[in-house]
Amino acid sequence: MENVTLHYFPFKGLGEGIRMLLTYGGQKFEDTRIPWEQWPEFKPKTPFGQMPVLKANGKTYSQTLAVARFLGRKYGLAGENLDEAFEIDQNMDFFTEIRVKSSTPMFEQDPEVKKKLKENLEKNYLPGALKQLNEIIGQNNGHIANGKLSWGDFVIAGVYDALKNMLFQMPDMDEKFPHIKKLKDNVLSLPKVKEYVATAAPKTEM
Ligand SMILES: N[C@@H](CCC(=O)N[C@@H](CS)C(=O)NCC(=O)O)C(=O)O
Repeated sequence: MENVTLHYFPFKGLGEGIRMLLTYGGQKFEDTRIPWEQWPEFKPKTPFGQMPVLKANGKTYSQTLAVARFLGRKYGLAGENLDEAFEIDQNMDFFTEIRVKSSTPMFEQDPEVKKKLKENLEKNYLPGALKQLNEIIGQNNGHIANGKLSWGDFVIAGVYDALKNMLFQMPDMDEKFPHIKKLKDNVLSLPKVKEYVATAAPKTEM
């Protein structure tokens, strides 16, 4: 691809998986990190008022999973047949459900409601959902599907620190859910990704 730019905020979040996928694919790209102060001006110029947004060959690509799947297809990381592709999609939909449900307290303004939403998630949803995700990854040899590396692994690895430190606020997540941590380590130990993380990316907590 030509003239490739990834637009995202100055942290890992949903942008990091795409940055790592581009790096894995040997794709040169401009890593444009938009500070919050500039976001109101840039927001209306994005397809859905959100980032990440990838620009390449004069086209604009948005929605994290769609972009990651698109790159996964380019780089041989999208399954070898329809069934394999389905398993990645299915398990990534489950992962996305966990991520989105966990973010609901963050967007609640009323402190009392926020507290209740958080308590409910921590008591009634997260333990079971994360246990299941951990088991799925354990059964897949440290990957989200098909027992091997796919574009889904990059998305999860990229967002791992934001989940642990911001959404779940779970300092012992690595110990509690070791297979999810293993997935992250598997992606971060890929030679090109390792080099990228060590050099290009600023160190951020999420
Ligand atoms: N469905 C979108 C969600 C993207 C999203 O939630 N982006 C957040 C940052 S992680 C954002 O742009 N927030 C700023 C805003 O909504 O104004 C995707 O998967 O890419």
